[in-house]
Amino acid sequence: MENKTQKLENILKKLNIDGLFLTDMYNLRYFTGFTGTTGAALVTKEKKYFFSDFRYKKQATEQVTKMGFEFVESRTLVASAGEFMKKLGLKNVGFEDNNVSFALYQTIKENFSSELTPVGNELILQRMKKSEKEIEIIKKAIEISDIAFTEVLGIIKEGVSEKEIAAHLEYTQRKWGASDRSFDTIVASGLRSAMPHGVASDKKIQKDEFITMDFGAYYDGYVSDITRTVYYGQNITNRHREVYNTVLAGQLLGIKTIKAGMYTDEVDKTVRDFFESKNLGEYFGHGLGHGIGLEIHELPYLSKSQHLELEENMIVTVEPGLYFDGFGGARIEDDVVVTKNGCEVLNKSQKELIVIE
Ligand SMILES: [Mn+2]
Repeated sequence: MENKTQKLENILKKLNIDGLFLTDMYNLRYFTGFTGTTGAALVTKEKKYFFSDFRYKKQATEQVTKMGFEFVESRTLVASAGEFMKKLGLKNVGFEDNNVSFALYQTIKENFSSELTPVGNELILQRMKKSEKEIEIIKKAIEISDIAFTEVLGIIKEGVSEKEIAAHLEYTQRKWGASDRSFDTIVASGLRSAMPHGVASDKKIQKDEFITMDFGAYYDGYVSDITRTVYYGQNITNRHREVYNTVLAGQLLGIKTIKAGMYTDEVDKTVRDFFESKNLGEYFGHGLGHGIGLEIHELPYLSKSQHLELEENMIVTVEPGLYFDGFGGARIEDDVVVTKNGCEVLNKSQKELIVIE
């Protein structure tokens, strides 16, 4: 708790503001402990308030008190926060410009007499380095996804639809304790595997094609994110093996490159250069990876457009892929935790090509 209080105080200081107004559910969960969906928080150096309605009174009081917040029951959260700001004489209050809708912004403008400062990435930057407890929870989410991958291999055969495969992955994750899937399950087979984000369709699995499965679990508020590509059929071509093994080599190179002190764009570039050296750069059209935590995509991004230093206990995905229109594609994704001298790969699922005959 002290740690998070300190993080909030650092933001107040850095932005030279005397209050912070939070409404984003992930930031609320992280900084106030509240796991519901309707709430708002006002943070000052002296006191911290959490606003929610009567439905959440008992739950919220228990959760936010532990984090040093006082529960205030209200049905008009923004108006109530505005009254507190006035009472406390706050001059300049930060708000979550990345997460506030235009409608909410207008309500804020109407109800706050303080000046408004956009906080930009300041809050989410504080969520990048995971605590030991967060790492344990994410490891559990990943373990659940690994089990689902192993189990789904048993149902893959001709005539099974991508949606059935997705349903099996999602059901297995729930069976093993996940509260939900962490994003729309991607199952892309055959020519569809050339689509990096091919959400599961009615297409049925046919002989001799790649099947890319990209999925994850929500567990205790945190996510996992894994991708595996398998081959179904007996007549695998050299080109399929080559594409797969090149993606795998790129993925292993990415993992080898990651360590505390490296920059996000450097890691992306190392893998991108590798594919370019094989004249395949144009087929790797997305970033190498992204942070995971309370959200499925969060800072830091391993991409050429982000220059952030990796630090110990950040958790990022490493997920290169190669996609060829009219042929298909492959992607392999693990979640890794950054360490002082490297990184620890958290997924245990096999990465050498699995051929299901
Ligand atoms: Mn991902």
